[in-house]
Amino acid sequence: MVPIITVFERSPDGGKGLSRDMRVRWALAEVGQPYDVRTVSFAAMKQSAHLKRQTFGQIPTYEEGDLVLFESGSIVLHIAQNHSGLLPADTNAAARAITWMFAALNTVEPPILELQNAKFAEGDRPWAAERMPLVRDRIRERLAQLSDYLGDADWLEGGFTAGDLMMVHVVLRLRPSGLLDEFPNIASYVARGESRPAFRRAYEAQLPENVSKPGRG
Ligand code: GTB
Repeated sequence: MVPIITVFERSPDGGKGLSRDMRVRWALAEVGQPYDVRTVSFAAMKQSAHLKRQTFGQIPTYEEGDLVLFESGSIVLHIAQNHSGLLPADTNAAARAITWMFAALNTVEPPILELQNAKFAEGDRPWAAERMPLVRDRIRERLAQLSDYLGDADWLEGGFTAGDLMMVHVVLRLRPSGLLDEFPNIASYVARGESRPAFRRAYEAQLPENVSKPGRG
C-alpha cells in the first residue's frame, strides 16, 4: 500500500525543502518507500476534510490504509519503526536514536522557531530589534551544546539514524541566519545530510511543486 502525505500546494519557502513534509519525504526515500502526495492550499488546511486528518490544520499528514498520522516526528518514527534503515537493530541504540529525534523537535527546534517568529511575525514591532540578539543567543547555546557532543563524528550515534535525519532537517533552517557558519562541525554535519542520495531524491521531489512560487526564508 502506497502511503499518501499532505504537503503545501505552494510552500512558503519556494522549494528550499524547509517545510516539514521534507523530513517525511526524506525518511520515505531513505527506506525506499514510494508515496503519493496530496497538495493542500492554506484555505483547505483549515477545512473539515483536512482537520479530520490534522487537528491543528497543518501539514504534513500521513495516510496508510486506515491509519492517519500527523506530527512530522510521529510520522518519521512510524516509518523508521516499520522499515529497516533508520533505526539500529539493537534496542538501546534505537532508543538513543529516538532520543535524538525528540531532542531535535523538543530542544533544538523551539528556539529556531522563535527566530522565524521574530523575523516574520514580529519583525515590525518596536521591540523587535532589541529582542533579536536574545533569540539568536538562545539558538547559539543549543548549537554549541550540539557541536560539543558531535565533535568530529559524522553522525550523532555511530551510523546515520532517524535522529540525524530529524536533527539535520531542523538545523538546516538556520542556514540563511548565518548561525551555522559559527559552528563548522554542524555546518559539515548538515552538508553531509544534504548530500545523502535519499535527501537529494526527496528534495528533487518537492522542488517542481514549489519552485517559482512566492516564498520567503
Ligand atoms: N509540529 C508539527 C509537525 O512537526 O508536523 C508542525 C507542523 C507545521 O508547523 N506545519 C506547517 C504548517 O502547516 C508547515 S511546516 N503551517 C500552516 C499553518 O500552521 O497554518 C512549517 C514551515 C513553514 C514555512 C517554512 N518556510 O517558509 O521556510 C518552513 C517551515
